[in-house]
Amino acid sequence: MSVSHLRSFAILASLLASFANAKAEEPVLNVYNWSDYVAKDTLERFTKETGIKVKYDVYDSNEVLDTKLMTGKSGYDLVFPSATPFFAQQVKAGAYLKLDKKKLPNAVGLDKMVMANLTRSDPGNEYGLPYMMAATGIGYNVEKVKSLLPDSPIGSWKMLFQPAVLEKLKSCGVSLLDTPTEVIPAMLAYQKRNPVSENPEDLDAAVAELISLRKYYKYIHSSKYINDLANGEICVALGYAGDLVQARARGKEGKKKQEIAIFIPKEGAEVNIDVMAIPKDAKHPENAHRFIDFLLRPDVIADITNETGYANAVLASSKFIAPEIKSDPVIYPPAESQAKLFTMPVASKDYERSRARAWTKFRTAKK
Ligand code: SPD
Repeated sequence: MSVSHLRSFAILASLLASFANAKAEEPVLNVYNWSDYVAKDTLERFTKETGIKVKYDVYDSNEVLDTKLMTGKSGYDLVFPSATPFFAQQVKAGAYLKLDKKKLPNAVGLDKMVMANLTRSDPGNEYGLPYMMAATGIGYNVEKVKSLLPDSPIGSWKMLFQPAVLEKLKSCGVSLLDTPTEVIPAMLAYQKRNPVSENPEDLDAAVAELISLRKYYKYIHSSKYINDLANGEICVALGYAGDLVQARARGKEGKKKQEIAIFIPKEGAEVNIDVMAIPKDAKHPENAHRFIDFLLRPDVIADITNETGYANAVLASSKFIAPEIKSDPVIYPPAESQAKLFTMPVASKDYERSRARAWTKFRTAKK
């Protein structure tokens, strides 16, 4: 074979290889995200721009996502775990593919402080980029609470945990999130203990008090409260700030017109960053990179913030965010409330096991 033949052969081989690569990924993307976490037209816009069809499933708890990921065969190309403790543990367990930053040009616009914060879960920011951020707070029905308990302790965890308050509000419905990583720290903050304590005594005290209050909670669920608050089915809920903002908006728009107010408890509350990450077994990592980069576009992410009530970390999105969203202290807490927010550290395996057992005891306690 002559040199020129060899050269043509090499060119043909490389053309075929790149064609095979381009063909390797079918135009499909399997996304697993929290419910109520994109704007109405986000997926449609992406498909229109790229031709990639999005199969979109939702969950409402980190625990559910974690169980799927840990089987090693989630079937998803992109997921949105919370930075701590879940994403941090999953990174350690090798659950994700390294991101290819060359394919993510919009990542340069991310807030450096948020990126620095994420290095606690993902040293070097190799496996995940920030999607949305929020504190955990309390939403309540202004009229119903006022009529049952005019001097209710608005602004405090007492609204959810003080027996005298619950005694009054039980009849209009009180709900909790279905996760120990939110409820136990909230109870510890109410008890004036360290909310991120790993001390078994603190855990016992928190769970004993929760069990004694079990009869007051209408249900424990992590997404049902949005519509139920909006419809007047419940009157107080522990929820993620953005979800509570959505409940407030739906309450205004709904036929029954419920006025919902929200606060982040003054004793301190949990805050978290949800992250975009590609599971190791993803079949469409190229498409996942394209979707992440699309979500990091200032106009795209601003629409999501405007519709969902969650803050994002793309600095240039600010000019597209509605003024009433930007100035909402529940979505963008002012410095003095920010100082009281805390994030959950990665706990020891022993503590996690005890917390999981304690949670089951509470969930199944007699009402
Ligand atoms: N509907 C979107 C819910 C997002 C919840 N993020 C979880 C934060 C955990 N602290």
